[in-house]
Amino acid sequence: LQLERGLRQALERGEFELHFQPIVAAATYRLEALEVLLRWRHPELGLVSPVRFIPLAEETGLIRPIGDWVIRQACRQLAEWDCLGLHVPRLAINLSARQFEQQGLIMQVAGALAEAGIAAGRLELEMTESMVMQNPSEAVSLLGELKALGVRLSIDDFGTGYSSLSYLKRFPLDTLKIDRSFIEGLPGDGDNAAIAEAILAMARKLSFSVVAEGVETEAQAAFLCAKGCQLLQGYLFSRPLPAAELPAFLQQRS
Ligand code: G
Ligand code: G
Ligand code: MN
Ligand code: NA
Repeated sequence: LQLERGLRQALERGEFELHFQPIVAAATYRLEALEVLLRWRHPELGLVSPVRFIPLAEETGLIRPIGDWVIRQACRQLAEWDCLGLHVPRLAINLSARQFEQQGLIMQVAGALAEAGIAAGRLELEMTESMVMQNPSEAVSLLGELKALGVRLSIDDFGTGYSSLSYLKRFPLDTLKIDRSFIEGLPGDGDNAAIAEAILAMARKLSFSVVAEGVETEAQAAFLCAKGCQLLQGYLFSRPLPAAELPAFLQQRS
């Protein structure tokens, strides 16, 4: 209850901040995108994980204004980096189930892009399998509208939900993000190696691009690259960074 009261006031008190985790090209380690990760700096509790407050925000409906803030703030941040001459190709934003169902998501995204003067193709929206599989026929039309705006669409935590690649192909998706539970222990873990290879082989046939999540070692990165995974994300490259640390990250890699 204390958390809920705090969450109601967090927006107006400016307690939210965005962190950004690099997604890099497997072949060159060059920056391809940043995943936007919301953080709540609670005055007494310190940094509260989204794992704790996103479900609460969904239950209370607060996810709508919070999600709106995330999308707007992310677009503003990207415009600011553009002004500073920092090269950030794309941002990937997580959507929650409630946001996905809500009326007006299209207008929200379009408004944030227009306000910041950001091209739609520089925004990617991440959703989970369960979000699109809940009501596939509605999802097809909503995703179609988002796609018509020009944003990119990806499936997060891929492999943990229930959906087949052939079914997903009916949705206008660009990217699959292989859940980090399947990246763990690569290349030694035979089961995970088989799963990762199978996802990569099918994704290639169906023309999805693939991001491997939770890459922590060079051995994992080398294996994934050899198997045709184009994009990698994980602590090997960087943990999620506050905006102020991005210039140093970019400098150190150019
Ligand atoms: O880095 P991390 O501990 O923040 O992420 C934990 C979980 O919270 C992840 O599943 C991530 O997708 C989710 N998450 C992080 N930021 C956001 C956000 O802005 N919106 C939503 N809906 N989920 C987020
Ligand atoms: O569900 P989603 O993929 O959006 O969640 C991203 C979460 O994964 C965040 O909590 C982020 O901090 C975490 N994360 C990112 N890279 C790594 C990694 O290499 N290892 C581990 N264990 N967690 C990671
Ligand atoms: Mn994600
Ligand atoms: Na994920």
